[in-house]
Amino acid sequence: MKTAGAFIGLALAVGFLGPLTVAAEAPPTSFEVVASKRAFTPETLTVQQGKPVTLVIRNDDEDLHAFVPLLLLQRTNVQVSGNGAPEFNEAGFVRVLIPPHGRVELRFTPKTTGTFHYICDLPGHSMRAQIVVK
Ligand SMILES: [Cu+2]
Repeated sequence: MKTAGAFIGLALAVGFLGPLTVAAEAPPTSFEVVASKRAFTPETLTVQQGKPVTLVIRNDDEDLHAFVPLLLLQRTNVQVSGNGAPEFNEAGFVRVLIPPHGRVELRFTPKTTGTFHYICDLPGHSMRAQIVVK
């Protein structure tokens, strides 16, 4: 009986975590931003409104960097993975710190069209780029 219980528990866990649960959503489009030599590349990234996005942010520097979207992710559900340190407040996602040679993945669906700047707000880093939502 113990074995049957464990088997059912495992089956439930696999069912809950398995790929079938996310199959209903459209696969996110993946974009990459690289922080290198205290600049973000590309300077402009274009994404689609209402389409799920995976934004990979790679830090190629020996410095710590931050990804700070100024308006883009307000009141937007953001899932963060990778080895960064995300910060949230009551309005949602605030920023993520990315360690040297670190990598972070943000998953979200852009809500409104427009041009949205993001920066690195660490002292002395004047890093700025933009995401255009069409
Ligand atoms: Cu920086």
